[in-house]
Amino acid sequence: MKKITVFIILLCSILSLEGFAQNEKKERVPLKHGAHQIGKRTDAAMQRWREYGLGQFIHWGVYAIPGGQWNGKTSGGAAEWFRSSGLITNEEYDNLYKQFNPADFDAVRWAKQAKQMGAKYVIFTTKHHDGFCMWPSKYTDYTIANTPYKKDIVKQIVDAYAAEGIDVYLYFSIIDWSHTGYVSGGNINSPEIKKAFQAGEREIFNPFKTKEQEKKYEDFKSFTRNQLLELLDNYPTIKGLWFDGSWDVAWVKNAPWVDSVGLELRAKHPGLIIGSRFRSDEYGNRHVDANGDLIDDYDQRFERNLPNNLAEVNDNDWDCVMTIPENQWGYHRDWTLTYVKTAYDLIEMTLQANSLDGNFVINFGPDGKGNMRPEENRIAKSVGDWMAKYGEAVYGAHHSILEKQDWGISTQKGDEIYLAVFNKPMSNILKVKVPRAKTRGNVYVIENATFLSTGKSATINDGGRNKAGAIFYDIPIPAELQNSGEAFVIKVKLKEVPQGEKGAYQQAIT
Ligand code: FHN
Repeated sequence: MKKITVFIILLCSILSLEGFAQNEKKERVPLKHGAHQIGKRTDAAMQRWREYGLGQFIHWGVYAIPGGQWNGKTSGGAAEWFRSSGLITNEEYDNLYKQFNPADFDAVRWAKQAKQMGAKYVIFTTKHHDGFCMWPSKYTDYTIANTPYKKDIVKQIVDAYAAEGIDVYLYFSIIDWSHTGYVSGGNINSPEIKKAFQAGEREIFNPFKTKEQEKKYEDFKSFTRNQLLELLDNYPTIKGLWFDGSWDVAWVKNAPWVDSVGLELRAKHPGLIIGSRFRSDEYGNRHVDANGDLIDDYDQRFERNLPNNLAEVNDNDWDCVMTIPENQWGYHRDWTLTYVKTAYDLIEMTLQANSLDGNFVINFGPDGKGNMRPEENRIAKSVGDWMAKYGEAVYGAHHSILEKQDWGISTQKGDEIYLAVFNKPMSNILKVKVPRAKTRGNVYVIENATFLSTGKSATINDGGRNKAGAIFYDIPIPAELQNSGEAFVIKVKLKEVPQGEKGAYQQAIT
């Protein structure tokens, strides 16, 4: 009898706990313009994107002419924002295009450089916030066609990179200071504006001061839509569009319309890849919608900011675009203003991105004549030399089952794990911790290990075990890698074996 009572009490508490958990489940917000797909895209185009590993970004436009300096004064701000630096008048800036004649520009040279660097895709600025179009758009006069240079730069980029087997993505800024109908209305990321939006008080932040302005914004919307369709018509081989500047309240307020444009672009260009910076849901949520689902194909929030762990990326695809100096995308003549990353830094970041299932994209800002700067040339070469030896640890390689260890970063492809050693131990013996296998009673052992640079097998010594059953291996680092000054990679193959084969862990007797 006692037993039955205990059983009934237990059953009741389990049932009530379950009911409580269900009540706790957040109700989903009904959305018309939130994520249209829950979870990752699984089609071939997106699968290809996922395998890129490393990309190149290029910020190029008329801002490359002043290069952050005007009348002997230097702007500490980003060079591509020079129009709003206060050092140049709008009129002066808006006439720079009349001088744009990059005599040294050779898209083939850039594409070959990108190929040597190991980039699998390029993102090219067709139009930055200033509105200047690097293609001969028929919807504005503010284009490359009206410069002394005249020729279509976007086309040359698309063709040259495609010839090197590098996929092309077009950067497009929603912000367009050159269009009379463009209105900013404030940044939706500001907490005050966001709060009002989410409380349904969107009207408070009416960005339009007059009816006339509101009407003109409709022109801007048609203009933007026309330009996007034009880019897809002109460059049908591109793989995707990389949007920027979509944080303006006026744009966010038009979320249903923006959504319809996105769907139109996708219908026109099957497989098109668009990141989370194009549109918001109807409550002004950007990147992820009111239900926490990613808007569009990959997360674009990791600009100049790598995630630290897998939890931060929430099982979404993502990219990280990175400047070489701290915050200069376009050409700035003076790179002494901030820390300039080394090739070593960028390679480590590339591995970090791939180990957390993202792509890493290095930005270049060519000068007004069409040359990459010497520092960029050196960095591209060093990254490329490293990728030629060790790229296997990047392309198609993702998060590994090894936990993060002090010596560096690991990635995984199938049952092969790449140990990228950025912090070589003083002992010249790499201690590698291998986790317990998922199957009870089994452990992982390192079956073999190879140094990628030489193809030579590594010696694998027993490095002990810990209480939790994790096994350690000691891998001696050969003389030729001890002082090479470069990060190196060891490819190891794991094998799952019954624990018995490896011997039981012996507790210390104290
Ligand atoms: O304002 C721009 C900036 O100039 C640059 O183009 C970057 C590249 O991602 N996007 C914006 C800032 O997030």
